[in-house]
Amino acid sequence: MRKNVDLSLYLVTDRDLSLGRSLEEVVSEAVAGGVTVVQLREKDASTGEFVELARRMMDMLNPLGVPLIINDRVDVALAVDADGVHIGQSDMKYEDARRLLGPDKIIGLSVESFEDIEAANALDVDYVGISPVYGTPTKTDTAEPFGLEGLRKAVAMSEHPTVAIGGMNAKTIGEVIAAGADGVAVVSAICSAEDVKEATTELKSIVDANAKKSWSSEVWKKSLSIYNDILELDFLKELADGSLSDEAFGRYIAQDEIYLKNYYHQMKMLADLMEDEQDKELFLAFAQSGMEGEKAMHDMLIEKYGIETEVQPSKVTTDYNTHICEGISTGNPCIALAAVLPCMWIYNRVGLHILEHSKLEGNPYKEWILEYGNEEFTIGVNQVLEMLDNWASKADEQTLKAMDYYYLKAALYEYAFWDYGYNADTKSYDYID
Ligand code: TZP
Ligand code: MG
Repeated sequence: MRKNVDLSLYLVTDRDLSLGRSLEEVVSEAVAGGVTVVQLREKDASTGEFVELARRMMDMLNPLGVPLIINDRVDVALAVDADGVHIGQSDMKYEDARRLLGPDKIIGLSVESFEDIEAANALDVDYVGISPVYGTPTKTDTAEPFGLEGLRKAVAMSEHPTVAIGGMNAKTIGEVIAAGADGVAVVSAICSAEDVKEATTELKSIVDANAKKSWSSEVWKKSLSIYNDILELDFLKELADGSLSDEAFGRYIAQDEIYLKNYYHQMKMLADLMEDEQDKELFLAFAQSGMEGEKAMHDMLIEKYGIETEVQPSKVTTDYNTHICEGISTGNPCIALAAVLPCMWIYNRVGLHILEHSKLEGNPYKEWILEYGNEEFTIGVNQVLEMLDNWASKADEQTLKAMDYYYLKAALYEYAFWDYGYNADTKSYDYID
């Protein structure tokens, strides 16, 4: 799984523009300067040369954790097990590339118009390249440049992460990132720099300085390894392919029933901490519709599987509940919401992940997946995130630290909660402490 890729400073190689230096030299200096992704773009190499070069790049980049994307050539990417491909509007169709590469590889697509962006929204591409933002001598056969205003609109329209390409250099990238692009793709400003490492370091510092840092995007990065471990849990893998046993599912639902009984009460206590009436209303409406949806889904599945719900709370359930209550009893709405956030946010992202990667047809747990991966729930979770980011932007250091603590610990409880469904009391869950 290599999906949560940092697109912020994306190098696209060009041997002709590399001032006679080897590609290895340019790429290794660029990575030392802070490039986060490398795309190998070879327009004139033979297939044999391309594969050899790609293999050498993989040998260099893979140990450094920097993804290698191959321009155009799915066959070359497959031959060297690269991290992904980047395709343009007239290259192989996205669906064919995805079928050949499988669900876990990164696929980026160039979009050259607003129509292209709309069409890309219907595909599960991993990012789109907004091409070109400015005219550039590096590639002259491009579509009409988007310009900064066009980029702003493109970013707002796109449901996928966006990378701006064309004329990206130390003068332009600050406002491009500030306009909302997730990253900039650079050719000449890196490949043709006298000192590649120094030029890259400068670009990276401009990107970082202009990136909007929200509390949620930062904490998500901090919890990424927990999230990735959650996706690897047997419980969720088997739920996604429908092979999970009734017994494990029933055990999980019975505990979730206990959790849910406390949930709405806790949401109301949390809402009482909110000062702004509009925030309070939005949150209560979201909590209520979430709870009703979950309750209906639970009732239906409890009946369908004859699940026994008169059970004792597990230690994980009790401790998780205590953790949330502690967060609420700080009296600080930022901290309280950070503690309950994983049970919405992680559920939603897990639901979306399963929806994207698995077939629902014939899956006995379809209702569960649809409950958390549906659009209404996604919009609600995003509104809550926006609200919390807004509060967090005014919070003091101590509060921010506590928010991280309560969020990350609750994220671990989410892991343990599913783990318990699968393994019950055969395991120890003290990895949380
Ligand atoms: N696709 C659209 S513009 C471009 C590509 C490959 C070249 C960008 O080069 P530079 O030198 O970063 O402007
Ligand atoms: Mg192409």
